[in-house]
Formats: sequence, structure tokens, C-alpha cells
Amino acid sequence: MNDEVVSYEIRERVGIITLRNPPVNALAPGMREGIIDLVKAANEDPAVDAIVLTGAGRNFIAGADIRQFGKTRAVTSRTSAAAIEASEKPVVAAMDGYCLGGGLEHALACHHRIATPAARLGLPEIKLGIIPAGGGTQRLPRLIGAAAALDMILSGRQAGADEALALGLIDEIATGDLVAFAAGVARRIALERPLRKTSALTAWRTADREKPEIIEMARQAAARKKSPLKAPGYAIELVAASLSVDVDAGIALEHDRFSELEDSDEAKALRYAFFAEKTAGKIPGIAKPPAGDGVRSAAVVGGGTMGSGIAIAFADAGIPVKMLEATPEALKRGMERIRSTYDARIRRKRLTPAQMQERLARIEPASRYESIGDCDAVIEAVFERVDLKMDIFGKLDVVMKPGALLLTNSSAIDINVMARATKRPGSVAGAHFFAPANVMKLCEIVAGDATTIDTLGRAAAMGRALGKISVVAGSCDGFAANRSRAPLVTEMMLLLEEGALPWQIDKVMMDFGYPMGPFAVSDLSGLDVSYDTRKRRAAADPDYRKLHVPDRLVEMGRHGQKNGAGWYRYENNDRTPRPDAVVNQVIADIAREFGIPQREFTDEEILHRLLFASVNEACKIVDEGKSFRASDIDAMWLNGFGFPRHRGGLMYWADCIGAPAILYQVQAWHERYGKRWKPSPLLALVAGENGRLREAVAPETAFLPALVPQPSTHATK
Ligand code: 3H9
Repeated sequence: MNDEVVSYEIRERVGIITLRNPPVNALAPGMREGIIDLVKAANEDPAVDAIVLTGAGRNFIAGADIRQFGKTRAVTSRTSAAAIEASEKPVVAAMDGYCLGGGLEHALACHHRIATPAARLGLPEIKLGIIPAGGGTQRLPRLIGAAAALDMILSGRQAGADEALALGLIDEIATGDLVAFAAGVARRIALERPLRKTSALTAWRTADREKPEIIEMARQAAARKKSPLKAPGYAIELVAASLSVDVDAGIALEHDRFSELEDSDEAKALRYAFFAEKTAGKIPGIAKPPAGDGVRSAAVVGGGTMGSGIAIAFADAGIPVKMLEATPEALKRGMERIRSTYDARIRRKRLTPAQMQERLARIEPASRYESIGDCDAVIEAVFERVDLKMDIFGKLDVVMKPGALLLTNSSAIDINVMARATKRPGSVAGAHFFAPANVMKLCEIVAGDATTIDTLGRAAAMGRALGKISVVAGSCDGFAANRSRAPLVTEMMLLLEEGALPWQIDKVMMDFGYPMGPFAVSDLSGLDVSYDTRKRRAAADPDYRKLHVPDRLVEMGRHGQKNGAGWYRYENNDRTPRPDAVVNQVIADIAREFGIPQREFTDEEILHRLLFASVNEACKIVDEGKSFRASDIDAMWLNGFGFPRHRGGLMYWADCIGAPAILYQVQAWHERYGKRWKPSPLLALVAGENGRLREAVAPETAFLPALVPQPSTHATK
């Protein structure tokens, strides 16, 4: 037995099995074997009456070790779970913290389940493109009923201890020391027979109170979602099986389905996405800042769409926030915007009126700079105008307490410009949110030349506290996220001039897996938003390739959904995009004016034109050290731009095509279209080695010297 991952002790006739694999006790090799051996030993030991299964530290088991997928396992969770259930002495699950996936499945096989108030229970396998494979699809419906089981398995969500108790998922909530409590219960039930085996229950026993059509309803709901994944359909089929076949047959079917899914393209991509996001949070050279270092109060300067969205993100995360506006009218509009966002959530039953009041109470309107000076962090979120931002940072420098984070939500302006307006450039960084800021999960943390590692670490931790994926980038035009997407936008506009239509391109991207096409997205954010940036770029660069079609539409007053016409037309406040002949005409006029030959495009050419352009740019970004790693770009695209998660991310997808094939095409387009397609040296290097783009990292010399570690200067309360 591997003593490092499993330990055993006997306390007053109770055998206590403790699993240990910090930080979350994922099921490492040796753990399942240890469970089987120790349950057997306890059964054979006359000095033991009952058994407790628990996890070391503050978690039970967060599931199978995701790194082990695709590798051969000597023992599977279904075997170790079966060994627990077959024990002749009762096994009590004692759960704290995360009790997920294979962890919950082992608990389901126990004869009694106890959790602390802090426990989080769930079967998140669906998020990894797989289904539970330790008997979870068969035992969970038998324990809590098919409808509740379907909800947990299909959503992958976590239930807290109170909900788990109400569902019948656990038997008791522990008070005091968990293991002592569980051992006491184990002694109490040691002689009770027959043992309560979850497999012996019938799912109908609990489900017959529910509508028998639940399975059909789940099938229809899944069909409406049009998920490209196989796992949801299989999960429904397996819960249906729990209602009609015996547990062994159900578990055998579960095993077959899991074996099919484990190495599917979608499951591999989703596992990659999980680790890309975890890695993106890491800043080379620093460990995670200690929990006590967090931002406990914040201020937002600007109550427009972004500012109010950011304020909501803080209030939702339980962090008090002040919202500063220049005039009482603007402040009133900002607060109304916030209220109407919460009202919409109440209408959709995502929030109760009481929760809304609680959150609104965390948002304090402010009209003077002095009143925000005591906050741990301030985020400037005003128009993209350099003079305005410099003025604001000058004022923030005067009022903010020492050590406060001075952050800007700018999406393109050089962080150094704002930093220079202060006497504390080390405390200045970008915290770039994506619209709507309270919904989108990306928070791009941007380093200026003088930003300290301490500031970056704290800003990234702040993003995580808001439930975001924080990804660090270097300061350059568009930073890493928007800069890597900009070539996609350019190509989609130029394709129009060559003969493609917006709705054709949108369909290609939606078929690829995006929830919305890029033109429909542009209508949502407003065509006018990037108009000024394009003018600025054109003025700065004589070689800048103007994008005539969007410019012309903006000049015609077509700003998108907000005024009923953009790339599409919209009728009577209906958000359905409808193709518009006016747009066809504008495109045709421009093609004629500039003498651009027209042709037809295949779906594949459209997809490759858009995404290869961004892959090439992403390589340049990594090469220049504006991102630590190529996988950070994937974390950004997944969380900021709605890139289909089952495709892993831009660079992961690129590797599925292969770097050599992409380079070949980029070179061909370079010859045809000129310098905007100049191949990145990194792309050429990786293609030459037939390597993986997603594994590319920035040369240390490009990024790290700017991040000189400095002693922590921030104030603690
Ligand atoms: C399963 O169980 C299948 C079964 O049905 C049967 C199979 C045969 N594996 O996120 P954090 C690492 S499928 C490996 O920063 P948090 C994570 O990478 C599995 N590693 O903390 C990180 O490492 P590092 C079902 C894992 O508090 C560290 O732990 N389970 C795993 O914000 C801390 O993680 C899941 O899908 C894992 N399973 O969130 C749960 N879990 O420090 C996946 C975590 O080197 N995990 N790590 O960067 C999560 O959702 C979150 O990590 C969790 C903690 C909520 C647990």
C-alpha cells in the first residue's frame, strides 16, 4: 500500500481511512488500491466494528486526477466504490470541502454520509466532456431521484451541505471535529443491519413521486441546447437506465460510455482548457498571494456600461464598491443601469429581490475623489481618451491610500501613459474586463514597464475573487486578448470586399461552435465603438489597411442593435438579426469603387482566413513576451470571446490542424495579400520542428526583466 496517499488508524473500534493528495485530494495512483486493501483489512480485523472514509486537510476528494485520463489505470473507481459498498461493516463518508466526481462516487457507495457545513458536492464530469464512471450515474438517481440526479449530472454544479441534506445526498451535517463526529456515528450504526446500500434502492422509489416524463423532458431540453458534446446525451441515457435495469447492468453501460468518451477529441480539448486556465493564473516568479492580501474594498471611476458592470461584479462577489461619476446625472444613470441589470436577473429568476437589495447595498455612489481614497483598489473605466485618463490617474495618485492598486479598464491605451501620470507607476496596471463585465469571465491583467510583481499578483487575485479567469499580458496596442483577435476582425471585413456576406461568415463561425457570429457580436457591442480606434490607427500608420465597409456603415448611422441597424437590421426591440439588402448594396458599392474582384468562398476558407490570421498574431504576441505562454491566449479566447470550449482554444485548435499546414497557408496569403500576413518567426520555428503551438512560451528576456520583484508595500487593514 502507498502510505503517502492513504493512511489508516483505529480509534475506539473504528478504522479510519484517510486519503492524502494535496491540495484537493484528487484520486492519485495508489489511492483506489489503498481503499480496497484497507476496507478488506478492517473487515478482517475483529478489533474494528465500522469504517470512516475521509480526506486529509480541508477537502474530501475533488475527483479523479485529471492528469491521469487517457493513461491505463490498474484499478478503477467503479471497483474501489464496489469494494466499499460490499463491505460487511458500515463505511461512513466524512466529507469536508470539495467532494466531487470520483470523490462523490466513493461517498455514494458508503453506507452513511456526513458533511461539514463547508462541503461542496457535485459530479462535474460533464464539464470535462465525460460522464461519471465510478457508478455515479446509477447510484445518484437511486439515492436522490432521477430528476435531481439529472440536474446535478447535466449541470455539473456543486451543492452545499444544506442542499445536499435536503436532497437526501447526505444523512447529517457534522458539528465540531469532522472525523470525531463521523467516528461517533460509525460506532452508533456499527451493529445496524441490513447495511444501507445505495445500489439496493430503486430510482423509481424516489422518482415515482416525480413526473415519469422527466427523461423525455431532459432529452428535449438537451436537443434544444444543440450541444456538440456526446456526454449530455449519454448521461440522460444512463439515468434512464437506472430506472429500468439493475445496477450491475447500468454500471457496465456507464463503463462502456465512459471508455468511448475518455479519449474523445472533445474530452481532450476540455481537459486542456481546464489546465490552460489554471496555468494562466500563475505568474512566473511569484506564488499565489496569500489569502489575507486580497482586495476588500474597491472603487470604480465611471458609471457607464463597463463601469457599472464592474461595480456589479464586485457587489456579486460580496466586495463593497464605490462608483464615482463626474456629475449627479451620470451617477444616477449609472445606478439605474445597475438596478436594471439586477431587475432583469430577478425577471429571469436568477436572483431574489432580497439578494438584489443586499447587492445594491454594497454599491455606494460617490461624487468626490476624496471619498474613494480608502479603497484597496480603484478601477478607472471611462472613455478611451488619453487626456481624460491621464487627468484621472493624476487625481487618483493624490487621493488613494499608499499601496492601493491603481487599475485601468482601458482596452488599448498603453499602461505606461497612465503610470507616468502618477508618482507610483509600480502600483499601476490594467484590469481589462470584457463586456458585459459582470458576465464575461476574462480579466486581462496588463503590466506596464514599471508595474511590480506584487501589483500584478494582487490584481490577478482580485480578478479571481470576482470569479474571473485572470490572465496577465504585457502592454502593447490591444494588449494580448484584443490584439490577437484584431486580425480576425480585419479578415472578416476584407472578406466582405472580396465577395463574402456577413451572414455567411456568421454561419461558418456558429457552425464551428461560437454562440454568436462575429458580425452579430459587433452589432451587440456597437459598430461605432471601434470606429475612432481605426481612425487613430490610420492616422498613425500610412500603410494601415482601411476597413471601408464598417466605416461606411457607421457613417450611414448604422451603429448596431442600439439603433436597430448595423450589419443586420432589427425590428421593434427584437434582437433577432435579419439580413439586410442595404448592407449587400454597401458591400457591392465598395467592391466596385475599389475595383476588387469578386469570388465565392468555401466555409473552410472563411474559417481558416479568420483564425489563421489570429494564430499568426498570437505567435507574435508570445514571441514579443506580451503573453507568458501560448496557452494563456487560449484561456483568453475561451473566457473573453466565446471560443467554443470543446475546441480547447485558438492555439489548441491550431495544433489540431498542425503548425506546418498553417505556416504553408500563411505564407501563401502573405504572397497574395501582403505584409499583414507576414509569418511570425515563432510560427515558422514551431512548424519547422513540427511542434505544438500551444506549448510555446515567451522568451524570458522579452517579458520578465520588467517585472522586478519588489517588497510588498501595500497597506493591510
Ligand atoms: C472524475 O472524477 C471521473 C470519475 O467519475 C471517474 C473516473 C474514472 N485532478 O482550481 P484550483 C489541481 S473527473 C488534478 O486552483 P480551487 C489544480 O490543477 C474529475 N488536479 O483550486 C490546481 O493545481 P495547481 C472530477 C486537480 O480551490 C490545484 O489542484 N473533478 C484536480 O480554485 C488547486 O486547484 C473535477 O472536475 C483534479 N481533479 O478549486 C474537479 N482538481 O496548484 C476539477 C484540482 O498545480 N477541479 N486540481 O495549479 C476543480 O473544479 C477545482 O480545482 C476545485 C478547486 C473546485 C476542486
